[in-house]
Amino acid sequence: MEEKKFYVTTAIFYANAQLHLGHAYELILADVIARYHRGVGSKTFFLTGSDEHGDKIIRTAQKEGMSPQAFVNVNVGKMKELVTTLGVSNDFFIRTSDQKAHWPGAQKMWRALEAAGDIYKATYQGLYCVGCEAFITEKELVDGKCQHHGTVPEQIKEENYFFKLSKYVPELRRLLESGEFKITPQSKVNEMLALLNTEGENILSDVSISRPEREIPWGIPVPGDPGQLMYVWCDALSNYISAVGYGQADEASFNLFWPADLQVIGKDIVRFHALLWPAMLLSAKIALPKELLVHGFVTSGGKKMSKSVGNVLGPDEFIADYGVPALRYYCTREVSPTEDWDLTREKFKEVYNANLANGLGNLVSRTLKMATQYFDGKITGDAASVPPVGGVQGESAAGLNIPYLVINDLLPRYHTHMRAHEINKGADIIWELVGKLDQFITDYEPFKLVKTDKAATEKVLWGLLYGLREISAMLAPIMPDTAKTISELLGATESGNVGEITFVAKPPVAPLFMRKE
Ligand code: ME8
Repeated sequence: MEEKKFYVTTAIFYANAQLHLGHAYELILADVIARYHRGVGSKTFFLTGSDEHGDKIIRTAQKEGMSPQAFVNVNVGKMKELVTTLGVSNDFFIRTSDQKAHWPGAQKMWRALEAAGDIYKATYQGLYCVGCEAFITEKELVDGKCQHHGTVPEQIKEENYFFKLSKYVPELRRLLESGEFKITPQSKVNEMLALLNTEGENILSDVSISRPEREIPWGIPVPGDPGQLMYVWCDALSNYISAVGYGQADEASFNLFWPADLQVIGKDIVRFHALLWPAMLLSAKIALPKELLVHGFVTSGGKKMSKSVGNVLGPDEFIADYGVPALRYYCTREVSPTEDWDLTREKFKEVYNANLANGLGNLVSRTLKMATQYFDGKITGDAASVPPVGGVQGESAAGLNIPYLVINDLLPRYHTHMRAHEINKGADIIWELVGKLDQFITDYEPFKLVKTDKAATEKVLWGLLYGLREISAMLAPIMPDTAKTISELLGATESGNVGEITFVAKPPVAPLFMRKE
């Protein structure tokens, strides 16, 4: 089925913390998916942004001796720099402190929840974890501390507005069980159902969605009660609809793009996205996103990255040593999107040398050098004339040829994986083709063949150039710069007869990927 539009989002990142590889990973994962869908012709909208309100931001800003707005401006500057550096192709960057782009949507959603009779005022007394930006229960503590942040939660008593989350438990259960609201991987559905079924009363009691303005004077005013500000998750989650125009005078873009086709998040915020967010949407009578993709966590040396352990890996050092394409390669091919993974400098170097410097880089150099040396780079041919892989000159033993394999086997598998967000498996197909092309060179030894049979050599090289052109196309969402470089070096034009391609190839001035010793 042909899709018409594709709306994909990342989480919005807290504007108080240092960005690390986990954030870079989420951006790259969502970008590969967005670029893939754009590439196959969907009208794509890709959103990322920053989460700028709340307790944590105010406290950190105060520590730095800055106003909250000045503080978030600095951090958002850094975020946008990372987004640009990584080659992230987002169509918009939403900021929750943006009073024009975000506040009208957040406030409209509030009023919709209110109109549904799902908001009431009450006194909250209990525990609050600043790290989670959430009220938590005794039951969730480990040794009296928050299990995520290892900090003792604060005792709080204050008047808040509450959202009737409990009202939506049966409908949430139905949506999750039926798969109507899809979560990838399935294990997260089970986790959420377990929460709904066994701990429903505790965990899914109604949730506070505002805080008194005098306590945290940094947020979106509650419509009709400016003494209260919208509590961060309620404010933050609505970014996904405000960013496409919900609450604006003209909601055409919201009507076009919503519901989101895919929301990419990390595993620590599933509950907010799989329970609170759909409940808010149900209450506001807005369609639910079609799918939530929950990715795993990056650890460093087997441990959660943390400042105190001193093992925080930033994307910068990998970019400085290996370049952005290599980082995008690693994040795409070397990890499974739905599992946790560990990153070490040793492993990075190993796969870089094996698969980029040697594998892909070497294949590109060898092929283009031969094409230039033997034919001045100019080679015309078509799929039918390419000899089979595994078939050796003069023998009849024959496998299938490269174009046949690409069209009938590799491409369909590539698309199936990419559509299922299995970008690592999609990337594997590319390197399967790299392997096939290496094999093809071993089979026919064009560097020897050229001495005896120039016409046959030309057909072999055409097959290799054809393969590289397919590699460049499949690589485009993953390593757009590398894909473009390869494509430019190939100089392919489809001309004249059906299926005929002429290459005017030139060799790379420098290796695509320098080997690291
Ligand atoms: O949670 N590995 O913001 P955030 C992989 N503002 N992903 C990681 C990670 C790691 N080590 N650490 C964090 C927030 N992430 C909220 C979201 S959405 C309406 C509000 C992921 O800056 C994390 O799971 O703490 C989340 O998806 C994203 O990075 C931003 O995390």
